[in-house]
Amino acid sequence: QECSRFCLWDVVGILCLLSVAAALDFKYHHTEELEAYLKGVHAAYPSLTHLHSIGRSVEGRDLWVLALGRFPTHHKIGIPEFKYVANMHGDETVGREILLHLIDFLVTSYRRDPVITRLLNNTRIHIMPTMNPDGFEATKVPDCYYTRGRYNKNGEDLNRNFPDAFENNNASIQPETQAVMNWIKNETFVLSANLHGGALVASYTFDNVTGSLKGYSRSPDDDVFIHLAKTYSFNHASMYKGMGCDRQTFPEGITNGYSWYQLEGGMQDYNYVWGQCFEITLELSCCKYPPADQLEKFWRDNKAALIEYIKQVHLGVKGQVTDRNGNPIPNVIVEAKGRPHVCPYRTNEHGEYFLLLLPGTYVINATVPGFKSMLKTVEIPDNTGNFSALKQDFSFSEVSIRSRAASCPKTPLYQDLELASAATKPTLHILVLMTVMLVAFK
Ligand SMILES: *[C@@H]1O[C@H](CO)[C@@H](O)[C@H](O)[C@H]1NC(C)=O
Ligand SMILES: *[C@@H]1O[C@H](CO)[C@@H](O)[C@H](O)[C@H]1NC(C)=O
Ligand SMILES: *[C@@H]1O[C@H](CO)[C@@H](O)[C@H](O)[C@H]1NC(C)=O
Ligand SMILES: *[C@@H]1O[C@H](CO)[C@@H](O)[C@H](O)[C@H]1NC(C)=O
Ligand SMILES: *[C@@H]1O[C@H](CO)[C@@H](O)[C@H](O)[C@H]1NC(C)=O
Ligand SMILES: CC(=O)N[C@H]1CO[C@H](CO)[C@@H](O)[C@@H]1O
Ligand SMILES: [Zn+2]
Repeated sequence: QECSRFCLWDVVGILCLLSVAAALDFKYHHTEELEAYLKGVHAAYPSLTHLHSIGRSVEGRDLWVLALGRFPTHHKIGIPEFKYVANMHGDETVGREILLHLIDFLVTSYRRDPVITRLLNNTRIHIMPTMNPDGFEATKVPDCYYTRGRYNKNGEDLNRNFPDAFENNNASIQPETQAVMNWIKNETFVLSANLHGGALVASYTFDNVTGSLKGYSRSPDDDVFIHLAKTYSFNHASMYKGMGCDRQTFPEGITNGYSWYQLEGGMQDYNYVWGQCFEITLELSCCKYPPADQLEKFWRDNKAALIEYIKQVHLGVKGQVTDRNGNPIPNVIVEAKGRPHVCPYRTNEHGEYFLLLLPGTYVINATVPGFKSMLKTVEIPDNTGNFSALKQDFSFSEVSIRSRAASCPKTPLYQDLELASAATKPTLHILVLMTVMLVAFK
């Protein structure tokens, strides 16, 4: 039995190598085809890709991630980690397929297209075509509207299943969610997007608020998030026009998540609060599961936006914090002045930090809690086209400094946000209406 399975995979692998060479079809790839495609890509580009499963769905399907880059198997100091996750709602399928085409485009452009070559040499790109394979398989045929396939096998909405920054989220954490949480903990992700369907808009954190704040839930990095969302919408064929779907309109094709409708336990807030990773939510199609003959157009409409968005991982400033002997210091809090995070952003095991910031002058504060702070003023240029953030290292003049992990509340409350943000439209009444109408999208 083992042998017949092994032989089968051998044959599948060979067929796949052929089909990779013959370009990827515009059709829906079900579980076996998706796995065969990813394995085929890895077999054809073994030094540029790393294929691994970060866990399993409720029904036991692997949660595949393909990492791409010059050093695909592991993190390299100075190279930022980027990710795309799609099909978290199993019935929202466009992202799942266009990420396969993105993979195809990246591997076939390496060493041919100078921009893609530099991008892959200087970035590690993680692509997860489906976070909810069970939901996808449960959605039998294309359907523009909400179906049960949105949920995982246990009937849970995975985009309501993460710990929440504002509320106790009592939903029991699902295997798919736990796998992504472990993955986020394991890698120093800097930038990310979560691909959905059912609307046409780039939505950014926060999705929920504290207390009486109404209308807009502003994070300390709101300017960066607006830039990120616009990078996508303006490089997309039509998202920037803001026409949305039906009667919905979104000026410039972007929206604050909470302004659209509030939700609890979403993945983008989780990434930003606990993952030190800026994530936005991309709604890519009015029809959630469109007919396969529209996939080629979806790929063309999104291709430039997908690439330009990845480049933004090189915004801002990055560097390493070391002691006098040059040994890296983990768990040092490094943040830009005026932009505190509830769960402070800390250096990783290599003493590295990455801060996404728009061009301008900032004071960067590197603090070993309870010991001392170092402040440096930096002038951040507009250098995403350079495939490297500004580099600014910090060296403490002592040796063997230990920094304990900063306290990071399990249920953080962004209380200060209320004071910092102006209460604006829409009214609660409209919000309630919108919540009722739109609750099945992001
Ligand atoms: C990318 O990396 C490869 C492998 O190290 C190297 O040969 C190539 O010159 C690099 N290309 C660019 C444009 O950086
Ligand atoms: C969630 O659980 C907390 C305690 O863990 C409780 O205080 C809260 O009322 C619960 N919320 C809901 C909506 O059930
Ligand atoms: C965590 O990282 C290690 C080292 O890079 C890797 O071997 C492992 O597969 C990763 N696990 C997950 C779940 O990403
Ligand atoms: C630097 O950051 C630390 C930790 O967040 C904070 O306690 C300290 O007040 C900051 N220093 C300045 C000058 O902002
Ligand atoms: C671009 O990168 C090069 C080499 O990494 C560096 O010397 C140069 O200053 C950078 N330019 C900008 C505008 O950041
Ligand atoms: C304070 C607040 O508005 N919290 C909201 C977070 O989201 C959940 C789900 O929509 C709401 O029930 C909470 O009221
Ligand atoms: Zn969705």
